[in-house]
Amino acid sequence: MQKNDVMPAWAGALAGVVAGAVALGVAQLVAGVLKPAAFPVVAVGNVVVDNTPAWLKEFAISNFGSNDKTVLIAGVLVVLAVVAAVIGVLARHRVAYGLVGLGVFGVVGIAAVVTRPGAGALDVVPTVVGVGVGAWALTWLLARGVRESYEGAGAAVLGSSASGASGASGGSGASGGSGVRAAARSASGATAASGVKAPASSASDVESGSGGSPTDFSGAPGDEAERPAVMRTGAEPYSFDRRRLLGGVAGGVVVAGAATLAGRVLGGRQTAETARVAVALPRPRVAAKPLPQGTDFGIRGLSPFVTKNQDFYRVDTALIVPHVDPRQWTLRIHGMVDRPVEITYADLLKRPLTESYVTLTCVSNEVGGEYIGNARWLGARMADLLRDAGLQSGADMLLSTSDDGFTAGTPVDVVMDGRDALFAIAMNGEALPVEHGFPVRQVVPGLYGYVSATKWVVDVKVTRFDRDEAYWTPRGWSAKGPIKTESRIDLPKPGASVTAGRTTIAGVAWAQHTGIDAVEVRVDRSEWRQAKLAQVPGPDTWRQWSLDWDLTAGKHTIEVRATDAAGRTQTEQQAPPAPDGASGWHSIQINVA
Ligand SMILES: Nc1nc2c(c(=O)[nH]1)N[C@H]1C(S)=C(S)[C@@H](COP(=O)(O)O)O[C@H]1N2
Ligand SMILES: [Mo]
Repeated sequence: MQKNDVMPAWAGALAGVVAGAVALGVAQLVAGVLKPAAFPVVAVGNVVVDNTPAWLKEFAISNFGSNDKTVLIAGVLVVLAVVAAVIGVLARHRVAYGLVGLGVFGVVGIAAVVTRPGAGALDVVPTVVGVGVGAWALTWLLARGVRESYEGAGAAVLGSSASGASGASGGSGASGGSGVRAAARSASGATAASGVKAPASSASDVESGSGGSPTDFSGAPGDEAERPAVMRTGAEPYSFDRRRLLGGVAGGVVVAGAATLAGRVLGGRQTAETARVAVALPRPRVAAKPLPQGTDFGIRGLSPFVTKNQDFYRVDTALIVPHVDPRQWTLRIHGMVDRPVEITYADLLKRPLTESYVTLTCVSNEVGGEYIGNARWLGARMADLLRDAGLQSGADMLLSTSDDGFTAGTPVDVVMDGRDALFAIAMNGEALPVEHGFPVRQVVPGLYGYVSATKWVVDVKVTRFDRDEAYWTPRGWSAKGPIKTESRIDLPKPGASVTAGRTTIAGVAWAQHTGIDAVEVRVDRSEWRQAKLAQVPGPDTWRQWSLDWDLTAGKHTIEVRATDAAGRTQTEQQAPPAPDGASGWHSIQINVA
């Protein structure tokens, strides 16, 4: 018996579309909660992008411009809506058809999600949960769309048969009075009317028990009125309940909308990720000079001169990485300036941009530690924007604030002295990775990150160190944080077992914005020997060094020390990272056999 056959096709289509919307809303919500998990619609969109022939891509870009991604996502949603409608229409005949249809939906979504680069198991969860809840919603809506007519009769009895229509309103837990519903139905006529024609004024909203097909309710109202109210004969008691279905549809729409919104707010991620991929990086006004020959020795195990984005260390206070929509992003520069400004992302990209290699270092980096990386950054010079805003005299601090409330205090004179201090938008040729500050972060050569490298930066207040304090200062870290000259041994690894003979000792040394002039190595406190230095594009990056040493069998200690271009040789004095950066010589022990 296919009781849903009493539903008109439009009702099935509506149920299907709403169930689909609930599925997507829930998927969005789950994706928003499980930050790194993928939203299937975007994954499908990405698959489409990756497989679009070049001619179609060009057509899309020339016709839709920077909106091509939006058009694509809208297209995916339209196709989904049509498929969902068909699923709903079919599900009227057999709910299983609908469930299978949704299952196919899910499989396509999962296939898209798991084939994305960098996909993980977690990425499947939003689609699976969404399809599951969508299947439940479809079943629920279909059930609501059909009522068993005898329920109305029961209600009438329970409510008191004597009171007629008003008595019917107590019925079967439904909030709307069944008598009222019956009246609405008979008023609207159509399919449903044939089965429930009885006037609301009598308790005759009753299963006729007269048999017949679901679409052919032939019982005469007059007959029904005489029957015992709670009689059920097991025949075809179903009728389409438009009002209840539309109530359910409204509920589904609210759930889908709320879940989508909540998912967006929680994640913000899709918008940020989608927008990030769509960013077309402008050509720099001042491009980084091509790297000189020999910046990278190419030695295995030695840190490459340029750190890949995915290998770049990450340090921040964000439990949940901020996902900032660049269309919403602005940077406000205010405080001790003559003309406070608020600049949009689009405007920032239109400014003359500078490209520069800069090595970032964290103040928490222990001697020999990993919290350091070198990248090619692209951005607007902070000094240009500050000059436009009209820096007032007496200001000595730039208090930058991130979207998530982190603050850094950067000395004004450092930013204004001509170095490549940037509001950076790109890292190694791509828009900033979200975890490295998309859409905009600061990069200031020569200063530890905690006083300079604000990611997701949205606000710069020009102020004074004696008036304002940045995030880490009251937590025991120095208000100012120039990077200390340091060096690190990458090769051999600490504790490594090495074969006796000629061994390459190699590493990196840094003294950002000063430059490295010399690196010396010694083994077991012997005489220092000069290491060979790699080329560098300027003073703002680390510098590779290497030295071959004949090692005899036994345990050995290797030490390194650097001298910067200002003539300062690293102090042997060990200092912990707090309050203003670690110092001392990096020293490792190895076994030679
Ligand atoms: N918004 C924000 N920006 C931040 C931080 C932070 O906690 N929040 N940490 C800073 C610190 S301590 C460092 S060392 C650098 C690290 O940048 P990275 O994660 O891109 O390597 O970011 C800086 N910018
Ligand atoms: Mo840091």
